[in-house]
Amino acid sequence: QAFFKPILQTAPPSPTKRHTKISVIGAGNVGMAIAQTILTQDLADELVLVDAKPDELRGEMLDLQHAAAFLPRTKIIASVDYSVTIGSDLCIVTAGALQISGESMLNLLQRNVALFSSIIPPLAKYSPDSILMIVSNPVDVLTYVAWKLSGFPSNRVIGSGTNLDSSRFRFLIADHLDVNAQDVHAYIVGVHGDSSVALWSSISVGGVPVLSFLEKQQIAYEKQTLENIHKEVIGSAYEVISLKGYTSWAIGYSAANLARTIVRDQRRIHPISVLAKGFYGIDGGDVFLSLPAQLGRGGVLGVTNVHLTDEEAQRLRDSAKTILEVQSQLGI
Ligand code: 6V0
Repeated sequence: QAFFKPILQTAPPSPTKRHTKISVIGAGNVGMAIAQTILTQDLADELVLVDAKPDELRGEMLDLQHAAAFLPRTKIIASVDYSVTIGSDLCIVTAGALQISGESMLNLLQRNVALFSSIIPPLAKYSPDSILMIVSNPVDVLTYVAWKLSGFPSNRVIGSGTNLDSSRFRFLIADHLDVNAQDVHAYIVGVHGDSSVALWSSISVGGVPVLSFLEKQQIAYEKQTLENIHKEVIGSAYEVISLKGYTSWAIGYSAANLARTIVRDQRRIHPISVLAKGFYGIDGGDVFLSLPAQLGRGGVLGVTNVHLTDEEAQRLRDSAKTILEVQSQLGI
């Protein structure tokens, strides 16, 4: 006897809704923060977790499954075997080797490249039409590595890039002006982390361009305050790591925010790591850097032609050069 008594009339077919499958590779602090944000925001019908440690992975899967009564219905599966990722619309990679004390950045990067050689090809094999989002650090170089290893067109490989730096920037400006961070528009572009570039002229609050407003109103010019805020943004990851050991919640929301734009085809503009060759005089090789890019179900749709000062554009080109030098040592 069936649990439900079937209705006699055939139910009308439900309007076709696309099945959305998101895979998160690396079920550590960052991967799990992303996974739980995806679940609470109802972004996927199927959520897959892959990690190299089977016991921890199963523990995380069960822990999330046990919250089913409080969440939108999502099938959650986990495995060390990449075949579970088959047919994913979006694959988010957070797996990364941790820096050993005294280890050089280049050495850490080489270990991460080796790790990516075992992660990216199976993802590309099982989900040849998916979008790859790289979160593991150093995110810009690893996005390039993922692009190379996947063989995907560049519009389907992105790095979470400075989406997080920009949200930290918006929070700090909002806090300073005592307004809602969602009303603050401000972009940080370039390399995620220490040498990111803040686009001062992009800052607006409720549609009011902040710098020209302050100048016109002859309010004491606050450029120094804004520069200090950018310094605070750069220091904020270090501060959180020194206090709690890792960062997780903000990157979880940041990556889920990108996932929403992609799977729901929102066509929003986010500062994310994209193939930057050809923009703002960046030439000399294939390099991924964050630029304000429009995203949709097909991946990157375009890069906005945001106004950069000569100094900002030069800083982007300098960052590109530094990244290219690092990439030339990777043998990819
Ligand atoms: P973590 O908690 O050590 O998690 C990493 C996970 O990766 C672990 O569970 C590992 O078992 C797993 N892993 C390792 N090798 C493999 C493999 N071959 N296949 C599958 N899984 C594997 O680190 P955490 O989650 O804190 O950070 C993950 C990465 O995100 C690091 O590279 C961070 O530097 C990076 N972050 C990037 C941010 C960004 O804005 N782009 C922000 C925060 C952290």
